Amino acid sequence: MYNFKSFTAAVAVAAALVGTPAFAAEITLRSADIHPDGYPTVDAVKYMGDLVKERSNGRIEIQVFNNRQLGEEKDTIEQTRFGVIDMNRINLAPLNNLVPETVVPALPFIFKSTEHMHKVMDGPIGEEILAALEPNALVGLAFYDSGARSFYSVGKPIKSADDIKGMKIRVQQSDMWLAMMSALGANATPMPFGEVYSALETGVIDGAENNWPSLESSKHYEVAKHYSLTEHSMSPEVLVVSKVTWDKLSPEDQQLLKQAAKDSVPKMRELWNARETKSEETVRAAGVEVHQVDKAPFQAAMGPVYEQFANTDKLKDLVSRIQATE
Ligand code: BDP
Repeated sequence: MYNFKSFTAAVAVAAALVGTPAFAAEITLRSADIHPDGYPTVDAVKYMGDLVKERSNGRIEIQVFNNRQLGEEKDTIEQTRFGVIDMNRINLAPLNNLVPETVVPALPFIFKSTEHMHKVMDGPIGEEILAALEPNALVGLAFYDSGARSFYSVGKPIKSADDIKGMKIRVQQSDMWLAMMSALGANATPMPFGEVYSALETGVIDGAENNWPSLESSKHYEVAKHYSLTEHSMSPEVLVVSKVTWDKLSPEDQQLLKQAAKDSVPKMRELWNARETKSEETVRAAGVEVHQVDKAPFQAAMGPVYEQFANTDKLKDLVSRIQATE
């Protein structure tokens, strides 16, 4: 016979015998991401999960469903708003049509540098943009880095603003992104990230645009052999919780999640920097030609995009406060 010293030990052994964890979490939050394991966004949410588990003594757990397991971003955003998915890490672009404030940090050339972007998104402007999500059934927890996005193409390299005219370029599903391509004279083709590889391969599109880590992890560089450093947008990633899920949590647990998300940001930035360097090496080693381009004509073409999308006092104010941030 067993001689249990404590009830806890008894429970642990009983659980081991039936093959379930001794102390299953009371609250399990399912979090979506389109990226594969090892991508900085995925690992950052996992890190946040470790913090949450530790700080709640195992009561709250986050399960990350990576690699598009729960669907493409547009679909998972809807499911998150309805509470089918609890958490989601997405880019701001697929939120643009739903929440106009999210357009602002995605605007072309709005940030002067990564430091500028951090300063803005870590401060009151970032908080205001997170707060704008809530009436749309999403609670914004934190912004994550996404580097700078540049164009890549299959046949013809983009070496100047003239080269992109008439090219079919995939964009994220956002009207602002469509307008950005029109302003450059390109033909925008919105589609989910998961369809881009074959669209490049079959000639449905001539090119797309993204940061080094996404160009690398998606393997788009196997098909697109030219990468042109326009660095036209630093559209950040955002981590959100479904408002349906949020409202079921106690104020203490809400606070715990908020804090853990904030605490995962420095970790994410560390992971991002390392991955960016590694991805650039991989892409260059695979023979992709990297072109330095004059950004000025790209930037000069963006006036109409700002006019069309920074079209209310509130949005104009956000833009000018970002531009005035040192
Ligand atoms: C990546 C973002 C991801 C987007 C993707 C895209 O991390 O959230 O879905 O770009 O272009 O950089 O669709």
